[in-house]
Amino acid sequence: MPDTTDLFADQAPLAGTRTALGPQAVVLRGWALAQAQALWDTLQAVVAQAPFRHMLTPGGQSMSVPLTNCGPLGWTSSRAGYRYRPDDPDSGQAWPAMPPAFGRLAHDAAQSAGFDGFTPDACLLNCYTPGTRLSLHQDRNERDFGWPIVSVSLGLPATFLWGGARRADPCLRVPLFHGDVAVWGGRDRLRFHGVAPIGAGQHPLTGAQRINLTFRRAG
Ligand code: MD3
Ligand code: FE
Repeated sequence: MPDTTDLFADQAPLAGTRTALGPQAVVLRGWALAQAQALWDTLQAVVAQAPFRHMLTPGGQSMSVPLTNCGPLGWTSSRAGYRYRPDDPDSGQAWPAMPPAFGRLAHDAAQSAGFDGFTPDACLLNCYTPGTRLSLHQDRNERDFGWPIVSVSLGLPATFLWGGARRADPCLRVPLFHGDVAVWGGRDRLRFHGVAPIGAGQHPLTGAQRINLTFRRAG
């Protein structure tokens, strides 16, 4: 049994601090901690309606990280490419509504990072288990890159890879912990980024999982 205690030992002192990653990218440490249990409970209702699933890449590979969505638009991947759609392709139904507490959290975090009036219309939920990763990419399927992206980390910690404007640019490795909220906008919005393979562990709230919520204005 790996001892996961030390994984969290460095986390508590960070809560309430900010880690600046760039001129317009910041991690608000522990911003969602007080709401984590409520977010988790709400998330169960979303997942009951629209379960996590492995989507296909345009190249036909199964993505290692299963995902789902809530809100008016959901990010999808298939042989036909990446796109936001109003309906869940598995069920044919609309994605679950954006829970008000989700939208409020994203709006308030964006405001605290200097982005006023952010009202997300898409929330993508990624479910990582130990060994899974997200390879380096840019987010460019949204209509207006002027809006920031807000991300909320729940559960197991991750090493976020923060690159530059070109794929070959070196990456900074940034630890992300349970309850951290990150905001990325402006000139940092199109940076390459990814998530290194998640380490083994157990989290008291999520078990052997890291759930990441990303909020976007996609349409
Ligand atoms: C930096 N998800 O879903 S969220 C994604 O932890 C994605 O699940 C990661 O990248 C995750 O597309 C990272 C943080 C994030 C999201 C979008 C960004 C960082 C970003 C866009 C530009 C720069
Ligand atoms: Fe991304």
